[in-house]
Formats: sequence, structure tokens, C-alpha cells
Amino acid sequence: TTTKTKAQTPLSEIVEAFEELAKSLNSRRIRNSDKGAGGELRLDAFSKTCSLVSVLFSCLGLAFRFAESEYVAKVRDLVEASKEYNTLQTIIDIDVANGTVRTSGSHSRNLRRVRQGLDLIRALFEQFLSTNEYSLREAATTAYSQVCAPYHTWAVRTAVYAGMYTLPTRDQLLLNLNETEHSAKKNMRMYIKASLPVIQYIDRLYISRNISLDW
Ligand code: 1PZ
Repeated sequence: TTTKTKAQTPLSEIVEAFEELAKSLNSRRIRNSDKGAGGELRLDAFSKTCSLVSVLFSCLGLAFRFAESEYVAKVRDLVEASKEYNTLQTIIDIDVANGTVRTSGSHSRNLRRVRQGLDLIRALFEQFLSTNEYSLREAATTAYSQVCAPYHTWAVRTAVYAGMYTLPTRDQLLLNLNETEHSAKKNMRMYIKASLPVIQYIDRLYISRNISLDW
């Protein structure tokens, strides 16, 4: 039969899930091309895909446990919300109506945080691919400085930069991920390609409602 027999790694599972999201975004956008912000993304599919990402944390070592619990809590909130709300735009519209877009713990705020996590991984993979000289620490530091640091408090930034020194080596990360240099790079390229439209779509949801992204 046509069942997939290809061995799955954590990374390839994540990639596949994001490709599905990107695909659904595309087909729906064509149908709803009258809408400026594009089509829609189902909250259940999105939050389930984001939960897959948490396996990466176990490859990073103990120091990033706090990042893991932060990320997982926010994704779990979106998973819970998906039982009540169908799409990403619904949760933002409800928070807009209630004036709670940026309120700590609101779905829209948690969505913004999860989106930053996805973008951080994308930036890290870009750094990883850009040179073989880079240590994981240098790649992660550059990615974090670009994507998340501007929105984090001084205390969080300091903890993250200190934690960077405990990251595994590049080779150890590949072992942890059960990837070769070659397969990892291939998956990273595919993640970048599939996650970018999803990230941009989320940004447009805020921007089209006149919500700035400086938080
Ligand atoms: C292989 C990947 C290496 C990347 C290493 C870099 C890890 C960066 C860790 C970021 C730690 C963030 C810790 C806490 C942040 C909180 O201040 C905010 C608070 O949000 P609020 O409750 O005020 O709305 N929380 C977040 O931003 C939640 C998500 C951050 C975690 C993203 C990491 C995802 C990527 C990890 C890749 C495995």
C-alpha cells in the first residue's frame, strides 16, 4: 500500500506537520482570496502542530527546561481554546472585542508568544545552515537576539544568555535529534520553508486589526 515507510525523526515529524499547515493555508487562501489577511488556519491543527515542537527541548539540555515549561503552557492554552474556538482569527477577534489582546494569559498573547517560539527555531535553523563553523551556542545566541530578546525582560534575557553556555555541541545535537548533518540540513530547510508562511499569516492577523507587533 501507500503507507509511509520512511523512518521518522522528531524533526521530520515537525516538518511534515508544518507542511500540512502551510498547505491548508494555501488552499484556503485561494478560496477566500477576497479577504486581505488571507484564508484561515484551524486552531486545533495549529496548536497540535506546535505541541510537536516541544520534543526539541529535550535535545537542548536541562538549562532550557524553563523555556520548555513556558512554551508548553502557552501551547496548552491554545489546545484548550481550540475546543471552543475554530480558527486563529476567532481568538484574536474575541480578545479585540474584550480589550485583552495583550493581557497576560490571553489567547491572543499566548499565540503571539508561540509564534515567537516558531520564529526562533526558524532563525536558529537559518543560522545553523549558514555556516559549518558556528557552534550551536553562537547560532542560538544570534537567533535569540534577533527574534525574542527584544521582547523579553532583562532578567529573562540574562538567564537565556547564561543558559546558552550549557547547550550541547552541534554534533551532539544531531545525535540527540537522530539526524545526520545531511538529513538535519534538509529538514531544517523544509521547516524554514513551511513555517514562514504560517508565521507571516499570524502576523497579518494582528496587523490587519491594527495591532502593532512591538511586544
Ligand atoms: C535548538 C533551539 C535552541 C534555542 C535556544 C534558545 C532558547 C530560548 C529560550 C527562550 C526562553 C523564554 C523564557 C521566558 C519567556 C517569557 O518571558 C515569555 C513570557 O510571556 P508572557 O507570559 O509575559 O506573555 N514567554 C514566552 O515568550 C513563551 C515562549 C518562549 C519559548 C520559545 C522557545 C521555543 C523554541 C525552542 C526550541 C526548542
